[in-house]
Amino acid sequence: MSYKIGLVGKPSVGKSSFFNAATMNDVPEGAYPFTTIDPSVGEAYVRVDCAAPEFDETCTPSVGYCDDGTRFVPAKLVDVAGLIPGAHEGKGLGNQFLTDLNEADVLVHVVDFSGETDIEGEATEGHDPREDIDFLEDELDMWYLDVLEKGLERYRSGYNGEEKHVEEDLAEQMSAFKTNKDEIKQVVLGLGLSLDPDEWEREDKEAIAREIRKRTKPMLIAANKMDKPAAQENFAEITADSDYDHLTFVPASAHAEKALKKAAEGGVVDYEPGAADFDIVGDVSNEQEEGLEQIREFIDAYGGAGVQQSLEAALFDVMGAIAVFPGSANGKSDAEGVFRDCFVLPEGSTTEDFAYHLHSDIGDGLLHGIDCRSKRQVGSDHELEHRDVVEIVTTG
Ligand SMILES: Nc1nc2c(ncn2[C@@H]2O[C@H](COP(=O)(O)OP(=O)(O)OP(=O)(O)O)[C@@H](O)[C@H]2O)c(=O)[nH]1
Ligand SMILES: [Mg+2]
Repeated sequence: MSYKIGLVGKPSVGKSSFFNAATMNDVPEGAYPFTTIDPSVGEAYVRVDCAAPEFDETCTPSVGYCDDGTRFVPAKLVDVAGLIPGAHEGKGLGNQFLTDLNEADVLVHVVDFSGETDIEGEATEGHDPREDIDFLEDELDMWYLDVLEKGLERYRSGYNGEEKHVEEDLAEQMSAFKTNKDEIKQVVLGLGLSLDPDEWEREDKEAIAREIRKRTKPMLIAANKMDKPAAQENFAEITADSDYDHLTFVPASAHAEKALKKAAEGGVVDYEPGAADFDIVGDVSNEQEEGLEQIREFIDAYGGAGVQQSLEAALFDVMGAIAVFPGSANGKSDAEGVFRDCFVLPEGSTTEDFAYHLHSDIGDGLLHGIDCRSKRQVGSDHELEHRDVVEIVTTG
């Protein structure tokens, strides 16, 4: 199982360009709204510092790859159509297509920071990206509200007489969002509401939808098109605006990332995805060199092209996920290789969660874990940390 990251945003912000840069796919990109209609799913990677060098080992990854001590762990990326204000009333392509994001664990909201596209994705000048940030959450909430309303219909259509629990019907209807009846009950009670939906006003339902959306779709903002000066100005202004302090922004240029990866494929540069620098190793024309030097200046100033950084911040910062390596405390490698796996687990995962992630039999037979760095025993309820290397000891 790998994590799923969804790309959202109004049309023409560069979702598909970001998707192509991250996954090296070739889905259509265009400077007009609704270039994308059907969704695409591709394989992207998140970087994790490999633990193998600390143990004087060379890893042999079973999935993804390792480049000079940097592990590239697969994560699924989903590109969908653009969303515009009023989508829940059918504007643009509506919001039905968002069901393609049902199973996304986290969203990256791609925003055109250059201000050169209006709220519907048409070319303009001087548009304030703050408007885009504000409307998108509302549209996502309306999508959740639609599904919540269907859950209420389900609740009301049940037979009379039978004891009904609204959280069960809502959980059933919203199960694709990876929520459950306990969480829904917690949300409803947490808002000071009763579990009788006949007492809910429209704004109560909206509040419930918003809270479930926030919990099940944490979100990060990728400030795209940062290769343009106007975007850099907006970025400085908006990241200094205290109204937006609660959000995580990552400056990005899908164009820069794609150009560098293409140049690397063509043997022109030596570039590791996400790095803040590269070397020119092939023959380049003056024009090409000039373009590359501009990109160099940009990634040097912002610490990278931002595509990798967005995906990693979404998983590891916004969601709080951790990467864990199965290891061997006495340094023995198994026949198939060493440091083959690096698993991404939810925030707060324990030794026991890790054991069950490996296999249900391993979870059932768990005695304890061993932290391979300190060689200390760790209990089954011990909370693991990012980049821990753990051996699981079982009865088997
Ligand atoms: N300067 C610059 N332009 C970009 C960047 N990323 C995308 N663009 C341009 O923005 C336009 C829209 O790009 P798309 O990737 O098609 O945008 P989208 O969000 O997928 O659009 P829809 O599919 O219509 O929702 C294209 O002309 C891209 O070349 C970037 O990082 N920098
Ligand atoms: Mg697109």
